[in-house]
Amino acid sequence: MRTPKRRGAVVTAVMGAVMLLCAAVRPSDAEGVGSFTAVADADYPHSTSAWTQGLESSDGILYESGGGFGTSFVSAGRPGREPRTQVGLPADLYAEGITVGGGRLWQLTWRNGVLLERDRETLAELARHDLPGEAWGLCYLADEDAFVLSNGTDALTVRDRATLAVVRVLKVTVSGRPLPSLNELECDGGTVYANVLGSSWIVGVDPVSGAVVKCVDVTGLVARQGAQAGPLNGIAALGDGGFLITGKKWAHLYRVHLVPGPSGASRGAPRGC
Ligand SMILES: [Ca+2]
Repeated sequence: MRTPKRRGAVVTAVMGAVMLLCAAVRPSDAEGVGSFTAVADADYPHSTSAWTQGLESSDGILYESGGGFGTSFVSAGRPGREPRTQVGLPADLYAEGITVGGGRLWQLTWRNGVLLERDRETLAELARHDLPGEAWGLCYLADEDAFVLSNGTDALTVRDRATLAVVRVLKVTVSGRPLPSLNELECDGGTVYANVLGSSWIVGVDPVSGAVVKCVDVTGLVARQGAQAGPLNGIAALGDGGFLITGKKWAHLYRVHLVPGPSGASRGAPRGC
């Protein structure tokens, strides 16, 4: 009687395959989300009065945008040194995200409805462009010659750089769930990185689908900051896989690289990371 034995072997094989499948497919794996930890390589001083809203590195120059009415500014210089150039904004403008694209420096305003175009050397204002609605983070997708903008929700808006026309709106999800509170942005290597306001995490988003593809644990660096330091907010890609990271009133600006896996001290991760 060989049939029962063969049937038993088949059942065992099928059960084994199902168990292997169940073990391999965790929710985050199913969505292709990778976990990383930001590890500091260098620690530079940073102004505790900056109220950082935008951070950008281009050709070795760090650009920073600070917010507030009457305190907003844009600065440029080498990381860790006094800015070589700093320009204040009119008191009625509240500065937000910043990026370099098309040879210019671009600075968002929060609720003023204008995008400021600046000379990237002198930081002088060259033009103001109408941009209705609230604006928080900004980065530049070189492949598309387009901006990506956040506004504190789960939506990222891609706009043509020359016309500012909306190309598409991404609804950002992590493992299928909407992810709101997206703040400062950074475009790097085909991924849009976003600070998640109020958390110690940065996510990497696919700029076409809106799906989160990376969750970056910054818990270790956030935990080093004082009670008055304010939230994590500021990502600038260095073009070599590294980033500069800071917070709104942090005394530190860190150069970091990403290593696979969460820190082990993680807390407050966006659900699905
Ligand atoms: Ca940035």
